[in-house]
Amino acid sequence: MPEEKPAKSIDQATQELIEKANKEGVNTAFDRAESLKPCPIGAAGSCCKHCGMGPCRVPLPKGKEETPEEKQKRRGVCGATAETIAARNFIRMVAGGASAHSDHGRGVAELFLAVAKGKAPGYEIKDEQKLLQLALDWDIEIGDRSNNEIAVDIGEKALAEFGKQEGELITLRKAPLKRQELWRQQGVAPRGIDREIVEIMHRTHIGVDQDYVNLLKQGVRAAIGDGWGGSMIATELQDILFGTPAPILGKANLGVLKEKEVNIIIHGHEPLLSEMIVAAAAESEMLELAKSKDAEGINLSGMCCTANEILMRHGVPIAGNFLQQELAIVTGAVDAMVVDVQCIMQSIQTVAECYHTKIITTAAKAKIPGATHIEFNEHDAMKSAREIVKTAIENFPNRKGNIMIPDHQCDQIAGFSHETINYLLGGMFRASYRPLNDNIINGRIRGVAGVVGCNNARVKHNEAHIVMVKELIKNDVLVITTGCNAIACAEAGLMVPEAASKYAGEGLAEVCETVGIPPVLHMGSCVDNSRILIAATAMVKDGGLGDDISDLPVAGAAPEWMSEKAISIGQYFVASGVYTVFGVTWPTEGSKEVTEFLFKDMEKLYGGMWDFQPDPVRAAQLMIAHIDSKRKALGIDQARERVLYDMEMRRELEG
Ligand code: SF4
Ligand code: MSK
Repeated sequence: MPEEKPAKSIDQATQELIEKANKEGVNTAFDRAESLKPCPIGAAGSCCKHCGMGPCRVPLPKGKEETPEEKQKRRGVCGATAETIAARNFIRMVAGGASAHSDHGRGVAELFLAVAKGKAPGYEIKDEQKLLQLALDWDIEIGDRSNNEIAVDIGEKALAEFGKQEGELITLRKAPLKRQELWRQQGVAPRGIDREIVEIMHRTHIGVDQDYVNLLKQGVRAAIGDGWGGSMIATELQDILFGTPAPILGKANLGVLKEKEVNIIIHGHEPLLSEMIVAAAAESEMLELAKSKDAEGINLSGMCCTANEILMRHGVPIAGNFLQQELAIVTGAVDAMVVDVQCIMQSIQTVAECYHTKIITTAAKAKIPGATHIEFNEHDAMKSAREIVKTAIENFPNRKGNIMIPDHQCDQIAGFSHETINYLLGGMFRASYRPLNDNIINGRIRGVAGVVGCNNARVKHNEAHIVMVKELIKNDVLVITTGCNAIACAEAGLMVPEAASKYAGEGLAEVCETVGIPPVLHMGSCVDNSRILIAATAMVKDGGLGDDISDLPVAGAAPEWMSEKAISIGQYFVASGVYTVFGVTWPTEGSKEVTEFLFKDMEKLYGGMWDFQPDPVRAAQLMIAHIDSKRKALGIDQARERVLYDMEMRRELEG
């Protein structure tokens, strides 16, 4: 009997489709991860290819302590040390991630301005309250000006933040005052979003910055420009344009596909076009066309962060997260996969060629050879949206018959924006985080963890996400989530209120049941990690938990990270004062000094630090230990002991 291979996912739908792909000879990321082993030198950050004299590989010697003489010689041709090389590689990852988020933010700002000027028909300002709030935050005159006049000023100001050369980002004002001051003292308050990214590229060029501490400092500056700048602008303006998310019921997993309907999956990160596709797919003309092709309707679903965006605002179901994108096509039932930017595997086109699926690229900056390109034009977005929906419908009759949609999907409640949490906890007229802070102070909730990030084909799909989150909520830690972790949690049934009594500790379950929320709160897409920063700031402002984010009993994690964006997110979490632990692999392992700096010295500078632990239970325990140390420093550790003691006593009495 051949030995049975271990499952590559904890998710049943995923397993069934991996099996189908294997049977049909379709190559996926799961196969490639097996045949293509990562280079250990590159993975440790010890390979430099920044000039034509390299690549230079400077790995740590294995199995023995290095002598100072040996260490002296461990350099690239240009003389760059292993520390310089590891730090340069690390901050280039920050630059890659920050630029992806920030370019997304810029795209939103451009559309926003076009809408304000009446040059983007079909779009409108949906959240007037947030528009006015942002105007107040940014010192923009309100008076008796129209929404559009105010929005023009906001759009222009937002766009200017990207190319600003001096001063500091206007959005830093959202941070606690003490944090802003600390950034100024450390010299890491970003001047302009683009400037800090460009400066990383300059400093990491051959022969420029050769001091790893100085290099890492610039990584902090650019990452703050992402989280508190580009990403925050994306989130704020998207909310004003498309509506601030509020709790909404949705579904998740590949079982959301429908055999008898035209299936369109929207995949990527930007909600600009997908908002229009949602509208176009509901038009009677399109439904008629679908019926004329013998389809019973049009079924939209999402993948990755575009999915999170349209779920949060329209309840559109989620088909899956990063590692499920090829498998969706393997169902044989996807008539079109529409992609914008980021986290789109080039191989979806190859997989699509084995079935009938049309891959439709929509961004001028993200094309795939072989795919159909229907470019998104913000000045006539509905036209592109209709063309896309029509293309999908016309492809429905081309299905090849080898269809298998796994019968697995879960309910989920999404839409926990900062504003929603505020209202839910404090009520419409007294919106506040007071009840959350009070429940942390009285110990029912031990602390809050932001668990975010990708899937990584090097580890079992979704396993680390779910094991970590379950361990946290079992220990009364409220989890807030975005990105592919959010999708994993939804697929595992953790995002319904009933999950509280099933998986959460008694204290957390009691709070969730009283408020009617799940123990894991879906805050959105990758750029919406900025919502986590705002929520943390709101906790600080509400009082009782210190006067900076670094005082809060909170922690962050990305247990299955893979993208450069995750590194940028981690770096701005740390720079904001949050203990942040990553799984899978650590990209500076080739330099003890650089790793030591990130894991220890950063705490002295910013109050937050990185950590690495691939075992998700241990990683969760590290987060809990950090949360407990913050509780102790705040003097609220006793309260929790009392709550637990009371529960114990209650159990005894009940017994
Ligand atoms: Fe090698 Fe230096 Fe060139 Fe990097 S920059 S490839 S370390 S010579
Ligand atoms: S989609 S960046 S795989 S979270 Fe935002 Fe998922 Fe990571 Fe992409």
